[in-house]
Amino acid sequence: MNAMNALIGNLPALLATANLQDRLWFGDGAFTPAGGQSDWMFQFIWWCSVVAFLGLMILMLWFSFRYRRRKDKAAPASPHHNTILEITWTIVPTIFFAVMFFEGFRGYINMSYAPVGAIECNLTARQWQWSLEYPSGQITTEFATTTGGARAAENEQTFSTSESPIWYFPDGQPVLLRMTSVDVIHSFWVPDFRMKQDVFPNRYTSYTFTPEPLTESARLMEDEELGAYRYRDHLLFCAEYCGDDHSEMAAIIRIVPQEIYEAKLEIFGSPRGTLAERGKLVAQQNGCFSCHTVDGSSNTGPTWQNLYNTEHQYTDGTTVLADDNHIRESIYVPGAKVRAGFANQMVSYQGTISTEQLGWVIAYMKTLSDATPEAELAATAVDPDAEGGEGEAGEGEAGEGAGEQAESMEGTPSGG
Ligand code: HEC
Ligand SMILES: [Cu+2]
Repeated sequence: MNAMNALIGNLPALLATANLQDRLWFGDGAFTPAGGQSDWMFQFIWWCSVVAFLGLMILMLWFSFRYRRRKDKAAPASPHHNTILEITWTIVPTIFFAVMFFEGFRGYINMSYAPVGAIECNLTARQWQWSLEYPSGQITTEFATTTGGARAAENEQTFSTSESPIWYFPDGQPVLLRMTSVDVIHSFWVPDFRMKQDVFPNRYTSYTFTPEPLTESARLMEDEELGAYRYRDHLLFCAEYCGDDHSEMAAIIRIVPQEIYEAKLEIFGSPRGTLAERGKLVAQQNGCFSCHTVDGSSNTGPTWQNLYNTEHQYTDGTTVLADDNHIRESIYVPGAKVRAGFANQMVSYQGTISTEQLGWVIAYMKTLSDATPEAELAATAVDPDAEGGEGEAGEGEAGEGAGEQAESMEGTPSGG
């Protein structure tokens, strides 16, 4: 909804600055060769239609004036045939239709088949988040609440979405996404690439794109760890209405130089932070926050605030203590016990969240509950990869780490 409001709010400004071409279609370049082809095709068909329409209408008006009935003149006999005219109006449109067909087919093939050597990723759609897995299994650890696409940035627009993942891809390199859904039908749509593809449960579809190389006009990122680099953002939306938070189902495709892409994969591949921090990350990566809040308010699912180690009522009439076992069951077999007042709307994460990751998620939930015993709470602040092991000093370090990570997440750039 916010994205929509931003768009509508900016419409007058957009119309004022856009040239004629912009007003007829998306405006500037398509950022992929296949998208460029699609734009060309659109313009070709559009202008053919304009010329044909105007030609027909002008002739029609002219004929009805020129050959109108007059009192003093008898209607002349109509000619039956004009061979040259008939051949012309058959062959000329056929040529135009042939161009549309063959160019359209070529574009379709380019959109359907990935070039050799494409980066192959798995993409899972769920209510209401996209999860991307890189070829070696990495998952992004970066999420942003506000951002802009390449076009939005130029127009100083911002789109606000809840916790959108940021995915990095190198410029000029083809990407192939193998897509499936765990629940309902979604649709993968990147307006900057001009292409849209449905994503189904129980079936794979694919999407391929080759981002245009970054130019000097691309935006500059000042990264403390990786130095300064150029990047370009493209927004991904879901284009198939899929429930309550359909409009928030977005992601940011960030095109960066090859070496930055590799560095990011390196970072994504190594888990960092305390157990609780890792648990929060796993929850973000799996879209838990599109249904669960941590502030006490109910969403599609019950809040995680004070969930752990307290008793809750279930639809079968029982009251259950939410201990480790219950939470484990809730995540792997969500239908086993359905919280009173909620629908059995959660999909199982068996096979998606590993046993180790499950432990991290539970640790994170512990930090959100007042009912968590002191000793258990302290254990969630341990960083299993930190040197020096446990103890007072170790915990202190882990605490600082938490602050840094939170900062770096907020530090992701906004569209402004
Ligand atoms: C599509 C929305 C949705 C998503 C996404 C979702 N959940 Fe749920 N969750 C629910 C609903 C609805 C319930 C309540 C019904 C039930 O108990 O199955 C629930 C219940 C739970 C419960 C049990 C709460 C209780 O009091 O018994 C836990 C724990 C939980 N979810 C964890 C998770 C985790 C972890 C994730 C992410 C990996 C997640 N959920 C993703 C909708 C969702
Ligand atoms: Cu969707």
